[in-house]
Amino acid sequence: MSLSLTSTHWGVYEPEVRDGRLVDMKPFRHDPDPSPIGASMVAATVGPQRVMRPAIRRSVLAHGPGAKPELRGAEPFVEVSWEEALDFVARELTRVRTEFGNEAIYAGSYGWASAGRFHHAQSQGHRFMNSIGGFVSSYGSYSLAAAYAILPHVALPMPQLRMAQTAWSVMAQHTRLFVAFGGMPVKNSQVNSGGASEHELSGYLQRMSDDGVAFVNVSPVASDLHGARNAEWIAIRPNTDVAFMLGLAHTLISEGLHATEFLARYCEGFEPFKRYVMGEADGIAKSAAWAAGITDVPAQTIEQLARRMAANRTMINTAWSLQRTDHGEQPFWMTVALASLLGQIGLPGGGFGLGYGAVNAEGATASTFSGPVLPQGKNPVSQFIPVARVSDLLLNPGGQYDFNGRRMTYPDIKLVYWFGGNPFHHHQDLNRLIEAWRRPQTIVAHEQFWNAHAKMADVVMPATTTLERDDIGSAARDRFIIAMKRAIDPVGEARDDHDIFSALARRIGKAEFASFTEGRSKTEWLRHLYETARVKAKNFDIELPGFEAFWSEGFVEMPRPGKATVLFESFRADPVANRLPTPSGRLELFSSVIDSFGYDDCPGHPAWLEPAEWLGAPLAQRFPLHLLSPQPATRLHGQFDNGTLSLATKINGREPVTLHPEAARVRGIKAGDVVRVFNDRGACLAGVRIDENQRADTVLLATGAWYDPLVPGEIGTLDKHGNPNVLTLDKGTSKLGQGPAAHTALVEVERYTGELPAITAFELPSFVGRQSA
Ligand SMILES: Nc1nc2c(c(=O)[nH]1)N[C@H]1C(S)=C(S)[C@@H](COP(=O)(O)OP(=O)(O)OC[C@H]3O[C@@H](n4cnc5c(=O)[nH]c(N)nc54)[C@H](O)[C@@H]3O)O[C@H]1N2
Ligand SMILES: Nc1nc2c(c(=O)[nH]1)N[C@H]1C(S)=C(S)[C@@H](COP(=O)(O)OP(=O)(O)OC[C@H]3O[C@@H](n4cnc5c(=O)[nH]c(N)nc54)[C@H](O)[C@@H]3O)O[C@H]1N2
Ligand SMILES: [Mo]
Repeated sequence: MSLSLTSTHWGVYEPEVRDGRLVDMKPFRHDPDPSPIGASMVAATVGPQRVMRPAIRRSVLAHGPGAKPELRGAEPFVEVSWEEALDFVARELTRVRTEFGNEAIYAGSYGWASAGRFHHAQSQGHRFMNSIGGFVSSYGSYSLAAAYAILPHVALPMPQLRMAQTAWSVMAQHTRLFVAFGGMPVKNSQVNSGGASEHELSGYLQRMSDDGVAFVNVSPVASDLHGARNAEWIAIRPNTDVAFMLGLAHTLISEGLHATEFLARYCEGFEPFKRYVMGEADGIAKSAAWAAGITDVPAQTIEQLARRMAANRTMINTAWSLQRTDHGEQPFWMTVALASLLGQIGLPGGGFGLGYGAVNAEGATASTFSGPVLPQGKNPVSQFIPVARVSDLLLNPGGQYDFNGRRMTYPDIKLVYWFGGNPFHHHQDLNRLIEAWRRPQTIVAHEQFWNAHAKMADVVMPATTTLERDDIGSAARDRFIIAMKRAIDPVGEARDDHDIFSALARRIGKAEFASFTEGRSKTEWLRHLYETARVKAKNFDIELPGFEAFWSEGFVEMPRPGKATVLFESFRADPVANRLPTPSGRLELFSSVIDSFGYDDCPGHPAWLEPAEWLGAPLAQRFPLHLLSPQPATRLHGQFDNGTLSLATKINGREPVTLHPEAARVRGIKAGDVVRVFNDRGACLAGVRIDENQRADTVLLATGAWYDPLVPGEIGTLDKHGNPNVLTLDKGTSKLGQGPAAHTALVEVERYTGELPAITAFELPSFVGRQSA
């Protein structure tokens, strides 16, 4: 029977449409554990926050590009016709390219966009930019920037490692002890970039709990591992995991429990690393007692855990969140070192994983075949920034900085073009970002909703959602390729990003248009991408039906690979024939390459380095609570914060902030109160939840509440709604990775006694007619 499906980053659904109206999103019948975020899309997709027509900021329309940039976010918009908006943007792109060159355009445009592979906004936008001479791009991701930098030096590049992580089916059979730093929140595995058609994590955690596998959650938050039954909780002080792991390492080495043969055969640099651990280098033994002082975990607990890890088939998992902290390279490198000491790398169910639970794909049993992808062409501009250095880029044109052994210079950006991402969701220290946002002459946004990203732009182009277009859904380590069928008509005057870029390319020139479209219609593109993927599939032993059959069937189920993956299995079998792509071909516990960079914030071996902010620092006297801003259970980042599921959790209209009962009591705060969360960088309001499942010196404020400034466009104004990024620190993880350090921030909380300002995050910006522009 033919199905009309759609695919999202949180799962596959069958949209139910009556009289042209979307009424429900029914979960895909092959998904054992579907996400409720699907149903949350129904009202919001056609809701009042949609961008209905193109719009241009008032001063820009009146006085031209670059007018009053300090009024971004503050001024009304004027709605204009598509013709006028497209003419404006095409002219502006041509002007900036002619006057300053394509190096003056920043279009890294980081963000998750939507799941369909043809209408993937970044792929479309980058392809367009490449066909008009290129753009300054971004490297890495907010998810894994520090990992991208460290892992090629010491183990395996992160994208390859992700595809090679030991499968859950293997761990279910072999693992006896599972030690998870930062837990494995099932809420996060709802999601997977490109699609999550078969949600597996809950099922495996339950099954393994039933089978008596011991789970240990080393995290400031107990609920990070509530998916496993009776998980033991070690309530570590945030950002101190490396010290904890060093304490484990010290115990293993001093008790002779380390795997000397494994270290000799498979690892480079054990000796210098050992000298550091044992204190021979700096006079400080990194013993469990030493670690206890930093981590606030008793030395005995650390020592006992080390012995258990050596005595059992042990899997160590380190959450991606740990590398989204200051010096975030260290926890991942230290994980490699710790697992090397245990010597179980390459054995089924032993060794380490990075980010089980972060997204559905990690450890999934499906094939690594990724399905169709839109080719982006080649970028003639070579300049790029590490993705999270965007405020630095705009604030310091010509400024120099270090990145992974290179000395880099920030280009001078005149035009920022963003599609499929929301910097006012994802970037740290939003007040600093607002300042940075005043620098470029022009800011263009493609958006579906009037969120802060749209409100802060000069020109807003309304984009369709997944439900308004035909597409193909697929992702590596996902089980189904989905024929995504258009379910409803475009809302308002929204257009597909592809159509917007085509129209711009046509205005810019014949060659540009030809290069962007290759003469194909959208339908022809879908067929072309699918047929190209079909050829590639053969390399993965996957036989795909022809496009017609696929489209009329509605999906293709892909076979599971014959053999489930064990990370580094072949390396273990023969480390010479299957050498790793590191300089030594082995796992590096000491890296002479990194050492040669001479970075004070990333030495030649994994090390405990004090984060810029943490509870052990003097700053904790003024700001005694560590802010954790995890991923939200009820939405994807800022996407569908206006959905029913997310809205239902708000307290007094604000994003819930979770406090420990003790932290609440000493501050005279109770559940349901509105509090002000603040530090020297900013402040926001949030609604209080009380939960004893976290350390008393932490607060949890999930990401994704739409930024809602009391005085729009003003630097330092109160956020009325609870976006943690007004509080977070905008600092690179280190000179090596320059990743975001979102989980490194101290705050204080107080009961808010003033009159509650109304939430305006979900209201439209103000519009004026052309006359008043
Ligand atoms: N404090 C803190 N901040 C964080 C993190 C954290 O842990 N703590 N985590 C970070 C991480 S890991 C990530 S990945 C980032 C995520 O940051 P983003 O990926 O930027 O967040 P999203 O809200 O998913 O933004 C996607 C935007 O694209 C729009 N969009 C969706 N589909 C389309 C489309 O087809 N066309 C167009 N034109 N637009 C579309 C949506 O409306 C939405 O505004 O956040 C980071 N920020
Ligand atoms: N529902 C939903 N799922 C998502 C997303 C979403 O927006 N919504 N976003 C997706 C994306 S883009 C990504 S990158 C992944 C991210 O996946 P993760 O990086 O794993 O996610 P986080 O929620 O940031 O962090 C997980 C937990 O780590 C703990 N933690 C934070 N700092 C520390 C620390 O210093 N030490 C220890 N031991 N623990 C710490 C926190 O308690 C937090 O709950 O999630 C993905 N999954
Ligand atoms: Mo992410």
